[in-house]
Amino acid sequence: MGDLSSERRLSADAAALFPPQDPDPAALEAGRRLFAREARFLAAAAEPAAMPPGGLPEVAFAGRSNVGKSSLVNALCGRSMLARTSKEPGRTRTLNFFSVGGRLVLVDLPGYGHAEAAKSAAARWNRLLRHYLETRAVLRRTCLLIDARHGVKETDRPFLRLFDACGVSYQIVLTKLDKVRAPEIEAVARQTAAELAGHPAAHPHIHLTSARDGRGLAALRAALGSFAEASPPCALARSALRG
Ligand SMILES: Nc1nc2c(ncn2[C@@H]2O[C@H](COP(=O)(O)OP(=O)(O)OP(=O)(O)O)[C@@H](O)[C@H]2O)c(=O)[nH]1
Ligand SMILES: [Mg+2]
Repeated sequence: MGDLSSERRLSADAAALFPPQDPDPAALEAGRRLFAREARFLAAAAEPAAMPPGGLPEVAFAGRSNVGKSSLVNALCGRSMLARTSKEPGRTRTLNFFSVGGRLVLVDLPGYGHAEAAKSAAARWNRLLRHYLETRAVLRRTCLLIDARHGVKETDRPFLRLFDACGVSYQIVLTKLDKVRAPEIEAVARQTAAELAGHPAAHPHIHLTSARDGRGLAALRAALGSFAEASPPCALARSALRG
């Protein structure tokens, strides 16, 4: 889809906010190949004891309810129904683990800031989320999703602070770009970049995405692909190594 060319349509000002614009072609190709592999559901955990043992490197998707976490997991993997999505906030109630080609695990997290959720349920999800973020040794990067229409909200700030406190390496991914005009994207990207200035664990590059029209997905696949377990040597290379 439009992907990188759409990102180029942003003005020069916006481009200055998001260096580097074009990921290395080799990284793009590696990301494409990784996410072309089979993605499959591994486990759903409603409590810490139910989390699968950490093996492969993990990338988690966090953010407010309804921001598009499950949709982004699906779009990255080129599948529409891998993770369950909904118009109603509060769809994802467990930590959902997905394997991408046996090289990388994506973790779709329950959303926070869901106004209608019962207080007890919201508190339980928050505890689970915190436990995961604070203890998961294989967690390599957390994508913190922010709706491009709204920018960083008060409910996001405790999580920004939590990521810093736990030393969780995280990166902002703006979602639903298809719903926002370019000047508004610039404004929200500026506000987000300013917000990150005081957060040492935040990666400075902000990803701009749309699960609907595919914008930014190739670049995100390339970035996340760098965390995947290296491919095992193929049979040919193995026999060459043996001489
Ligand atoms: N236009 C547009 N809509 C999107 C996009 N991504 C997600 N949505 C819609 O936003 C709604 C919420 O998407 P989900 O992926 O379920 O959101 P979530 O963050 O997983 O929500 P919770 O599981 O409740 O925390 C659904 O109606 C999606 O179709 C996008 O890129 N563009
Ligand atoms: Mg969800």
